Amino acid sequence: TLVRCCSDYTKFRDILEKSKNILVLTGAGISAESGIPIFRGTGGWWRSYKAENLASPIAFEANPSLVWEFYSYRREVAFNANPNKAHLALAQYEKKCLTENRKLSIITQNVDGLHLRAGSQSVIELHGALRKVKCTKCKYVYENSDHPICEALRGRGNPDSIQQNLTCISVNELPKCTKCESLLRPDIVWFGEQINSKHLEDSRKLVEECDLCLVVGTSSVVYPAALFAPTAAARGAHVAEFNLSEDPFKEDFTFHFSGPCATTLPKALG
Ligand code: BJW
Ligand code: ZN
Repeated sequence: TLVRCCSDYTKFRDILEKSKNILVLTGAGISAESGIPIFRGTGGWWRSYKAENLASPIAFEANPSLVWEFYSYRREVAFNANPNKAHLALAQYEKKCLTENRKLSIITQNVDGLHLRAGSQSVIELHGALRKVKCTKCKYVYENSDHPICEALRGRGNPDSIQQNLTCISVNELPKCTKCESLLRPDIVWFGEQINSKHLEDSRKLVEECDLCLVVGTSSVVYPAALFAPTAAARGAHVAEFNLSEDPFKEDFTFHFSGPCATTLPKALG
């Protein structure tokens, strides 16, 4: 592929320092170096399932036990992970911006909570959060970071133990709402589900306002998030992509920095 995007860190820093409204869109790649597997590619499997086939309302309805095992495992991995140098560099740069009357906001597709734990303040968790649960009946949303979240899930969720597929946990032993005792689900936006409308509205505003957009560690295939950077670029905002991949997602992005973002992002923001 013909690469037109610039990968000059000095030029990037020049534009960065002049930008008043910085938007950062992040995906699974920013947490890869914290030990959290990405979705697409070989890491995106749990037992014999692709994550996409478990992260859906149809899968949950058919087998809530299996989907809760998957999320119990994902919660354990995320709760034990730590923010890496890429998360920390963004949190630090936001603080610098605040002292200079500039703004940096993050829209993350990640559900691991690592941006908040790194100290970032302006964060939209577009696809929800592993530490939150939502009642399937009364829709009450609240935080619960217990592991395991209920006794029946103790020792369950191991990605390698395919035998466990055979024994389902009954619905009355799965996590229950503290308000109405009905079945809980993870507060995650699954395929085919709507993004929280306030989150979507706030995100669109950030896309409209930004003068610089950083796209970090996302394959940009999941909508609506995949449209944010191209929309900003079409308005004339600079877009800088940070990805392991050598190839830019879009050639009208201004910058492309290939490599692991825990290295490239601190270098760009430092
Ligand atoms: C590194 C690195 C390192 C690695 N350093 N880089 C329009 C057109 C077509 C389809 C649709 C459309 N509108 C809606 C759809 C359907 C669907 C969709 O987009 N499908 C596509 C797959 C085609 N979208 C939806 O369903 C959305 N809902 C919606 O639009 O509602 C409206 C509606 C409702 C009903 C009917 C019609 C419309 C909701 C999408 C929610 C997605 N949620 C998931 C799963 C749950 C999360 C969970 O359980 O954890 O969220 S999908 C999954 O993908 C997850 C991620 O947040 C998301 C994005 O993935 P991401 O972050 O990009 O990860 P990867 O793995 O794909 O990429 C990692 C990247 O990092 C790679 O590029 C690597 O190179 C890189 N990398 N290591 C730097 N160290
Ligand atoms: Zn309830």
